[in-house]
Amino acid sequence: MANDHLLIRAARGEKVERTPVWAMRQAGRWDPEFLKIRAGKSFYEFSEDVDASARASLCPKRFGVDGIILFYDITSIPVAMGLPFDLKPQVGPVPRKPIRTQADLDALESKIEGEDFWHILQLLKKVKRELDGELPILIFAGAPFTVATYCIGTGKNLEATRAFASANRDLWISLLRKLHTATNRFLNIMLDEGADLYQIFDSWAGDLRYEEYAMWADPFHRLIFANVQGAPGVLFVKENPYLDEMCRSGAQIISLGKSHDLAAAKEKFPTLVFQGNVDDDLMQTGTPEQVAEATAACLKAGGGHRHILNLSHGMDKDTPVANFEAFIRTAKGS
Ligand code: 1CP
Repeated sequence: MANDHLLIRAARGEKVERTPVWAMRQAGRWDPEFLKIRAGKSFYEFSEDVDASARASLCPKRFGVDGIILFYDITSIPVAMGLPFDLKPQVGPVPRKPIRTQADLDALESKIEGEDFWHILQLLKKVKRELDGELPILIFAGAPFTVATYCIGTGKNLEATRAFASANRDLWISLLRKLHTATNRFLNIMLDEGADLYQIFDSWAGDLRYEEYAMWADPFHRLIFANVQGAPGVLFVKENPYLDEMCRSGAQIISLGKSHDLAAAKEKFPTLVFQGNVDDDLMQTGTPEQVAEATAACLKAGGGHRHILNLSHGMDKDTPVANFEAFIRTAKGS
């Protein structure tokens, strides 16, 4: 049973024999095996090819990770709602027709069903069949704020997002609400189909001012963690200065950045589980010895309990395979 797996027991805060490990963006461009599978198709075509995306999801298994994150994208939800995207090299996902007006927003369907993201449901079923209980399956969604930045075409450009939000106040809030409805449905359907753990990525919300975070990010985190039931949930916000808000969002697991102190967070919030927080820049530019040392220090700070080992953000495209191997080897004490 995947529910009895190490990662899930640790996610529930139980005492475990070893700290479990996985890495955000573990299925990605740093891995030569992934690049072989990924070659030749556009990103969204690739995502809809269930066999190929199942192989991509399973790529990190050979390194000994304790969980498999399914290969799709945070923009897969707006795609399911009726907003197509293209992945532009060096830029990221770009909407074919960015949301600009109420009519654009009205054209999006918030009451999505499994058939609207059939390929992700099929992917879950296929990966589950192939794993046969050996490892748990992680699913994810972007939080409404981060996904909305892609829907309006601003992405990481916070000034452009702010300008849009202040020029289109009602439309911006309606977009966040609509994305929230669809996200809830997506996660609940996927958990009903047997996913074991879910993570919310609000990647760009850590750069918001407090008042913005309190309007655009935090209320939606609370709603998601209150309404999505059936598996433990992780909240990730890249290098978030608002750690107290995260810890009060209702998420059972909080993903920490490199600016956070893991041992101090564990002490301050004794009922929560923490994920992280090995420096991903070191992962990219350090030696395997340095990665092993940083990983050992992180395991020590985590104390072997209420801790899931991960990075501060994610695996990046030029990360050496030997560094990932050193990370996993140290985690497993081998
Ligand atoms: O051609 C490619 O393969 C492009 C790279 C890529 C990958 C590997 C994209 C486009 N999406 C994905 C899959 C993906 N995206 C996963 C599953 C794989 C895994 O984690 O192992 C996940 C969890 C995501 C989540 C995602 N997409 C986030 C949140 C996590 C984070 O990195 O902060 C965000 C912000 C995106 C948007 C996105 N999609 C793709 C790219 C290149 C980007 C980032 C663009 C940018 O930096 O502005």
